[in-house]
Amino acid sequence: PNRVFRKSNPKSDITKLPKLGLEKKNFIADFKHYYSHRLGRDEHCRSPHYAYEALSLAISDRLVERWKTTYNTYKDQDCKRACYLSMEFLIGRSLSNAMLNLGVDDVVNQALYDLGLEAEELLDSEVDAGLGNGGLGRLAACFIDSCATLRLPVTGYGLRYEYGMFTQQIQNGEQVELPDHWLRMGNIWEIERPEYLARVKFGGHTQTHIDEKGQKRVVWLDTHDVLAMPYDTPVPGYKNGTVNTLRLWKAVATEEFNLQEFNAGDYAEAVAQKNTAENITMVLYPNDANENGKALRLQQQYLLASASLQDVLANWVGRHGKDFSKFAEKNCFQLNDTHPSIAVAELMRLLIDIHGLSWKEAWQITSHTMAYTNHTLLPEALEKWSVSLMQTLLPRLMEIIFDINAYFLREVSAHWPGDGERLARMSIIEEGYEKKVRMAYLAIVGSYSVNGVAELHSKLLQEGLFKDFYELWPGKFNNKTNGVTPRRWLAACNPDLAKLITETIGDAWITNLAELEKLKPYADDPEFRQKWHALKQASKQRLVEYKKEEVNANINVNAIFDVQVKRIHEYKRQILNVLHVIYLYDRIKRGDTQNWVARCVLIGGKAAPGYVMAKKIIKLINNVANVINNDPAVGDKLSLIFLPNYRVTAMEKICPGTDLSEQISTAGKEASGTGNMKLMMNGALTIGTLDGANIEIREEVGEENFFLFGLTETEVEAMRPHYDPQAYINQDSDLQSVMHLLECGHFNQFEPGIFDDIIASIKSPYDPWMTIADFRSYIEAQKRVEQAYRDQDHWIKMSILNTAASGKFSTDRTISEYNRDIWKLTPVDVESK
Ligand code: GPQ
Repeated sequence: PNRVFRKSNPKSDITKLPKLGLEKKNFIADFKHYYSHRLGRDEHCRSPHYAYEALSLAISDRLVERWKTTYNTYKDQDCKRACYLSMEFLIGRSLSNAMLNLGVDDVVNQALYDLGLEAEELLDSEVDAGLGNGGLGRLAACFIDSCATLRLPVTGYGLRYEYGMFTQQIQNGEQVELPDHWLRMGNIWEIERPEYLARVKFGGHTQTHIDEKGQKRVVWLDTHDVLAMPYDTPVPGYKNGTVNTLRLWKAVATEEFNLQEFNAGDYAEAVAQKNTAENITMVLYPNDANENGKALRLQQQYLLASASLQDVLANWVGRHGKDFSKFAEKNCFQLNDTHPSIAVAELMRLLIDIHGLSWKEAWQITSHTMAYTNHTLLPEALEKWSVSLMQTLLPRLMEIIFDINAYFLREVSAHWPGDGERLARMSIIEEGYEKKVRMAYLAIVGSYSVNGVAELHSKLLQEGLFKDFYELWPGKFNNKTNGVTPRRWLAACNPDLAKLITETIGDAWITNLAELEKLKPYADDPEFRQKWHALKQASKQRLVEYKKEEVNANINVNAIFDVQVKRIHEYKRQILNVLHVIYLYDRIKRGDTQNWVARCVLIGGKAAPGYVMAKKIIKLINNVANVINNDPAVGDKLSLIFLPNYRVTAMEKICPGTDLSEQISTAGKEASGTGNMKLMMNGALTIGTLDGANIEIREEVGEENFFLFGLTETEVEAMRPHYDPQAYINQDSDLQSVMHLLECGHFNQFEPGIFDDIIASIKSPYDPWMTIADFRSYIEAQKRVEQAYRDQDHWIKMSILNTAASGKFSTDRTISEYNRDIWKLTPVDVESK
């Protein structure tokens, strides 16, 4: 196509504009320009939102410059690229992160001060981009931050949901879900890119014919097409000039939608049909680690996979034409769980049906570009799509999956001749009343790398869930222990602590978190300890203030701030936490309060709207809180607070003020956990089971600085067949008192029976989470917590040592390992260009 700007005209060279300044005066000028000329506001405006927008536009301008340079540098160097395919990117807010990574946070804060604006109020008017459920989505967001900081050419591909994770309200102690229309006030961080529109097919049928060269070809006909519109968001690296791209797809109707109806004169009906197409990216499914099998969800997954792969292939063809011989050398795709794993079949389809490659060539490319990360062992989260649904919605993809399976089973038979059982076990197609596609198996078969997200989890994948596959291809399997980005989760969310750390050991920790170990000797320095303590107390005070409106409890900042924030799920055992709170309450009521250590237990998290038991757990927490917080005998010895609407921004406020981090899942069930890392980094001590990354946290910080309890994964599985919770209750009078308070309706006096299922579930010998088995050990560990907290000086020392030992849990380390072992990209210097 013709250029818009003639190259010969020097005036048209818009790439050579002077760079936008990073000085205070430039921000002030730009702010005023945007505020008054673009947004049309003046000093009478009552909403801080427009000041937020004006500042964001000024910041965004500076990102866009670097963004284009990054894009062109990657293009010029023709470097190998990776794509991170994820149904979720839980970004949270962008402004303060952009300021930090551009290195202009101090300058901008001064500019805001000069303008007479309250920085905090302005930043607080940004809504969270809540395009994810929990850990998996937030991990994706941390990953793209680290990729940009490590100068790696990685693009995030996801979906631009119109409605993100619901807003949680608590009414009468129960969760009420409100829609999260996060785009209502606009989104200044995204740029729509209609020039890269992709077309995605659904439905229809296939037809086979022989082409002019005598080759068998399949065409997919009579489809109902949907367009995928890309929206790009800049992803700045930390002070390095790199700005990568997060590309999110929105489903839009095709222009020629329902031509027939249109021509028959039913214009309104035809236009109304647009909704069917545009519904695809309307809402994020609010299920965490649980599949729900809805057709619309499969459409979302396919839209993501197809649009993203077409995007990459179009780019390739634009440069290299139809020569795909080097495609696998220059591209790879990391699948964030099985959600985008239909990409395996879609890449085959695009290469064979659209670009004319043979099956063999296409498979060579696919199986050398796809890599799969598993995030859970829970069977209820393993995605299986019914064959009949796939045949209806994606008939061509279903054919390809059958073919992939046929070739794969041939390989299995060759490896284990005559082992029919193994063949059935390993087949991508699950036989039975309703045939199903096992998406995890499709991902494993189609990938050159399969990884878990913490050492224990990866080991259990190899020994359990994916054992057969591990035996067949041991070299494919590897571990990549999760992390979190230290920019958002320490530098930005805890600026005072970050400042103290930088004053003490320099600022290299921000991009090399292992440097934090230099704090270790300062744990023995009384002056440093005193500063550390003062900051922690100030953060606790701030946390109380932040929650003041919502919470009416007696909070003592000298109490242990004991925090469990994460999705509500039985395996995460919020119930065990509540049992401990009831135990403490019972002790207060019995007058057993000698040497009492005050405690403030904070629990936050959302329940999937369809997860009845999780919703009951929220109600239980709120009811217990109500009784305890209103009992004058309790006073400020104990409080229990449910933090409504837990989300990224809430965690940023919670992290700095946490003393104790609750990581109490049944061993073997939490794949990794990442909240555990954020809290450790901010100086919290962990009480936890030997599960997920807790094991590695304990290894790093030393067992003397970690409160361990509970059965190990091996013990859990050994006990499971003869688990007898009643026997534990019979032996333990504290547990008897706790169960009695629950069972006699003490916490539900006017709501008889509402907790019966919770009680029955933990008393059942079939309780998969074996909560009662860990009760005594948990109580004893909590006593060790109190004992440690009584010696404040020692506690602070342990707090410092936790931060000092958290270096491993940076996503910079995680991403370096992904790159070293899986992607093999060369870092690209952008700034020097
Ligand atoms: N995780 Cl499968 C989610 O947040 N959602 C999911 O659907 C699945 C896993 C979590 C997992 O439970 C945590 O243990 C991990 O730390 C996290 O993924 C990131 O790997």
